[in-house]
Amino acid sequence: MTGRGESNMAGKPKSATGPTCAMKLRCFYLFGVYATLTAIAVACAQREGGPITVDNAFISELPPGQTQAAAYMKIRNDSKVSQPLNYVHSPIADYIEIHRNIYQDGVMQMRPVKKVTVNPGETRVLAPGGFHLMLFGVYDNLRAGDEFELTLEFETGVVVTTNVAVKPH
Ligand SMILES: [Cu+2]
Repeated sequence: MTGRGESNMAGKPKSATGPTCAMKLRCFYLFGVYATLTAIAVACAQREGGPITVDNAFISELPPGQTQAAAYMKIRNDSKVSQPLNYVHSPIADYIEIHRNIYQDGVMQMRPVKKVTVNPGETRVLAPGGFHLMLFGVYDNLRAGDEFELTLEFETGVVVTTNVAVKPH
């Protein structure tokens, strides 16, 4: 019954392969920790001096009872790759969509889009009449002079958190 196992052990001692396997696993594990820490460091570094810079983010003060707001800003891409923005969130809103204004049949309409891409070296301006971020279910009646945080997540894994100013209507 145990004859086969015993002969294997006798043929190749466990100690010859054991430590090598263990070290490989350890390296793999350490690499995982390193990669995670690097990712956290990159995410933290995004506030300033990262591949993407967000400037002049603002919304207009909401009239009483209104819970939707359009956010505008400038997004500069200093990296060497295209940066598609496809997920935006903020603690002050239920959810946020990327919108584009389209002039159709004599009427300005806004449509949700899946993403807005910022090309290498480009500054993409989100402004009235074009692309904007649409905040739904805005929690509080924000007043002019207030600020809140908004986080932009790009397909490349770059994450940028910016302050958004509330301007007078
Ligand atoms: Cu909109």
